[in-house]
Amino acid sequence: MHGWKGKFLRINLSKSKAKAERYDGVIARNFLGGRGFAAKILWDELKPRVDPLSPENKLVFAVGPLTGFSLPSSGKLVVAAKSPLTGGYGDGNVGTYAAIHMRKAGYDAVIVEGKAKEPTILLVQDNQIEFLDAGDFWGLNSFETERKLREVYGKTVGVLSIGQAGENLVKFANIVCQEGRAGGRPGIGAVMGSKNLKAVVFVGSGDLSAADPKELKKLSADGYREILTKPNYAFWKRQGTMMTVEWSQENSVLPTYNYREGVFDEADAIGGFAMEKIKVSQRGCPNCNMTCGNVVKDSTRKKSELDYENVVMLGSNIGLGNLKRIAVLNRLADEFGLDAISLGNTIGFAMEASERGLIKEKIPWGDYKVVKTLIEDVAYRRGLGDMLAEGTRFMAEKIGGNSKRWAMNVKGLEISAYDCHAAPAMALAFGTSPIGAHHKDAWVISWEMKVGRESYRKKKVDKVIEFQRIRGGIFESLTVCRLPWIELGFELEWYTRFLHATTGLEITWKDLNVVADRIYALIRAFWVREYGRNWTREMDVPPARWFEEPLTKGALKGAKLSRAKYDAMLKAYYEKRGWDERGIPTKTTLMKLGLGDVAKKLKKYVKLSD
Ligand code: PTT
Ligand code: SF4
Repeated sequence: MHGWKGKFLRINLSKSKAKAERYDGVIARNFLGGRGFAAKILWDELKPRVDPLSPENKLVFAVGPLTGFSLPSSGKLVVAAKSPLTGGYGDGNVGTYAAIHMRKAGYDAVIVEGKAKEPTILLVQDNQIEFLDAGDFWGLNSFETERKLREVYGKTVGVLSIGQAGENLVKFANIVCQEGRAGGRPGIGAVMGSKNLKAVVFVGSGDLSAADPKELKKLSADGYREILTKPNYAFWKRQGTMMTVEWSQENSVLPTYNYREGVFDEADAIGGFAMEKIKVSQRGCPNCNMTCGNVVKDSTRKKSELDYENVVMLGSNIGLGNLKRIAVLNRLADEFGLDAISLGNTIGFAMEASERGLIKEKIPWGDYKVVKTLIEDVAYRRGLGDMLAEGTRFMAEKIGGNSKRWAMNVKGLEISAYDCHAAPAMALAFGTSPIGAHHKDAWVISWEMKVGRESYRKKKVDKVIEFQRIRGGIFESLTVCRLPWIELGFELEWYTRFLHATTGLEITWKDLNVVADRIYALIRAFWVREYGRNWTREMDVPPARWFEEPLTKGALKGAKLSRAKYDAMLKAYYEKRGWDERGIPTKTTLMKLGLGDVAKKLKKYVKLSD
């Protein structure tokens, strides 16, 4: 097999055992890698309804057939598990040297099972696997952990670690690397913590075998060169994702005061141009010539790497308009290993609850000092922080008072940084994202602003599915960064050419779309198996706030979503996917996608439509 390594590494932490396993080439072709592999492994191997924080859950690190080759923006890795935050399938994507080293060590995926008796560091050095005592590391933040490990194993090895949030099982703890890359929003860091696994170090020295090395070399040189010619390249290097702040403000989609509004009075102070004034350097993921990590000096003169989502969720969404202070909060999130999106969401929710008198603590909007302490309390699960550590779905259940209507999550995962009072297609994208409300699968909002935001027409449903296929199905399974394509217009055809040179297979985009649909149906089956009779189409509907409370400020004052029209879009979405009126794939759809075995198992949990 070219391209793929054809091997998974299975780690049993309870027994300190490791085993390399060959897997079938059909799995590679049907699921590609990354998210596809993770979904397949978790569906096949997890007992239904396991406690996500128990040893029975499994943690998967997976990459795709392009990873490790010198190809543009291909240094990414998927981390996945059953999510403790949502109770469904959860994953995240992180740019890391671990991706490359894992492949050079010989593995397309690593499956971590069980629970170590004591805090442990897993060392994967080609085929030598060691379980190291992490006693001296437990309690350190993710930056300190990685620095210490690099001192021993070298500057260029791959390290994935958790901070205190993962250790303390915060339900939105993520996995951090390279002091500013992080992945696993739905609590994959907590799953790692529940297994007493503080860090994984990958050191790989093997070769990767490409079907056509000569062609690959040419494509690599041409691809990197092509990226440099793109008109937006220079501006991208200056601002990266931070340029989105000004765009969101102009379009009234900038989450402000717990998504009450789409504009923020101090937006200029937290935008891309403000960031440029405090920027000190730039960094990025391996194998990338777009390096979009903006490193700034924060108000304590420490370094912090800023991205759009983090700045907005820890800025306008909580009423804070000071970028240097936001940078401090952002660094804390990275050090503790807390997902910045869910963190900003839970803080915004707590601020609103405080304002309404639903909790006794005083947490004023934009109060930097209070927030800084609160973040620490979340990481250590102290006081009110302990409640925030469970996420907004839980918080709303706990404090009641109709707060569910403004608990900004879908399926338990907090919404990322786009307000949808006047963006129905983006609302549908959040509603139907396979891990809960994340923009990664179908970021249709920019397209939607161009074609007319007020419409709920079928072409919007088509666009959501088209983007979910490309981004959520294919980029997540090839584990390459989608930003060259979506931000600079690096054409999709490059990826089928890359695939041909690495695997030798003629795979068209039409074929890839089928793979994407298969992965989506499988992930949906996973959710339905977990929720059983509690699964309802309401789980694909965003929070009531966007339908019931119009914007009160900005050019779009008065705008809100129509629930009836959203429901019609959702119905059309299900029909196009071949899912029934509950949002469950029909037997015919599963069979068509080669998931007959899934249909057989799923019907034990719910009645399947034909
Ligand atoms: C991703 C989500 C995002 S998406 C951001 S900023 W973004 C936040 N980043 C966080 C962070 O940083 N620290 C932290 N403690 N929490 C964070 N939570 C948020 O997590 C990231 C880039 C970005 S920056 C984006 S859009 C793209 N995402 C990609 C993706 O998802 N898939 C893919 N194939 N390519 C992508 N390219 C871009 O990668 P999650 P990274 Mg991230 C610090 O993890 O769980 O997927 O959520 O990976 O290496 O940091 O690169 O405006
Ligand atoms: Fe990483 Fe940015 Fe490059 Fe994507 S564009 S691979 S997120 S540095």
